[in-house]
Amino acid sequence: MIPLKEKQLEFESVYVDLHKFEQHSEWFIKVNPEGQVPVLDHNGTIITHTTVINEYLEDVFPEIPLRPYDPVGKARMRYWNKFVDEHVMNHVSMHGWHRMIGVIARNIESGDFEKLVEKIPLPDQRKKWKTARSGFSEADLQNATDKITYACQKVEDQLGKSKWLAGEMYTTADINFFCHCGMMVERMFPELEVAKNYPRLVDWRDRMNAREGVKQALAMPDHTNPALRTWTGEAR
Ligand SMILES: N[C@@H](CCC(=O)N[C@@H](CS)C(=O)NCC(=O)O)C(=O)O
Repeated sequence: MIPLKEKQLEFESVYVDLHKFEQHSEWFIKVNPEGQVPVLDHNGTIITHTTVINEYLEDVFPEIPLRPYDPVGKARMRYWNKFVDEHVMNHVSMHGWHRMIGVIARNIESGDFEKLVEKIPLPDQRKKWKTARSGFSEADLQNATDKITYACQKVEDQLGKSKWLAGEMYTTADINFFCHCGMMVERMFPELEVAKNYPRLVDWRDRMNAREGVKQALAMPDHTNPALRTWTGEAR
C-alpha cells in the first residue's frame, strides 16, 4: 500500500480475510496458487511477493521513484530488501503467528482444522499453521527475538552512515523494513528498549510516519479482528 500511495497511483484494495482462511479459498487460489497475500493485479497480470511487486511498480510507474537510478544505489536497495526478506520478515512473523494465528488456530475444532490445513498449497505454510496451533517452542521464539535484535542494531549502525537505509534516497528498502519490523518493533518487543538502544531507528521511524504516502496507507481501513489486534502490542 505504501509504494502505491507514495507513487500517487489509483488502485482498488481487495481485502482477503485471513481470519476466515479466504487466502486458501478456491477463488483466491485461482489468483495466487501459493495462497498468500499480498497480490498485485495490474490489468489482469498477477504479481506476487512484496519485493517483487515493489520492483514491478518501479518499472511500470517510475515517475515518482522509490529506487535509485544508479547501479550502486539499486544494489544497496536490493541488499537491504534481501536482508529484510530473508532475515527479518519471518522472525517477526513467528512472533505474530504465536500471538495471533495461534489463537485463531486453537479456536478451530480438531477435524475442521485438519481439513483447513489440507487446503494450504505451500508445504511450509501447512507446517507453520500446525505449529501455530500447538505452539512455537521457547527456543524458536528466542532465536527469532535474537535475529530481530541483530536487525535493529544493523539498521541503527546504517542510519549512522546514511539518512535512509540504502543511502540518501528514500527507497522500497525503508518501506520493507518499516512494514515488517520498524513500525511495530517498539510495541511488539518492549524488552528490546528500542527508544534507549536504537535512537536513530526511532528517528527514522518518525520520519517514515511523517510521510504523506505512509500516513495515507496507514489510514486505510484496518480489518483485523479487534479481539486480536493486540498482537503488535496495542491497538492501532
Ligand atoms: N514472501 C511473501 C510473504 C507473504 C506472506 O507471508 N503473507 C502472509 C500474510 S503477511 C500470508 O498470506 N499468510 C497466510 C497464510 O500463509 O496462510 C511476501 O514478501 O509477500
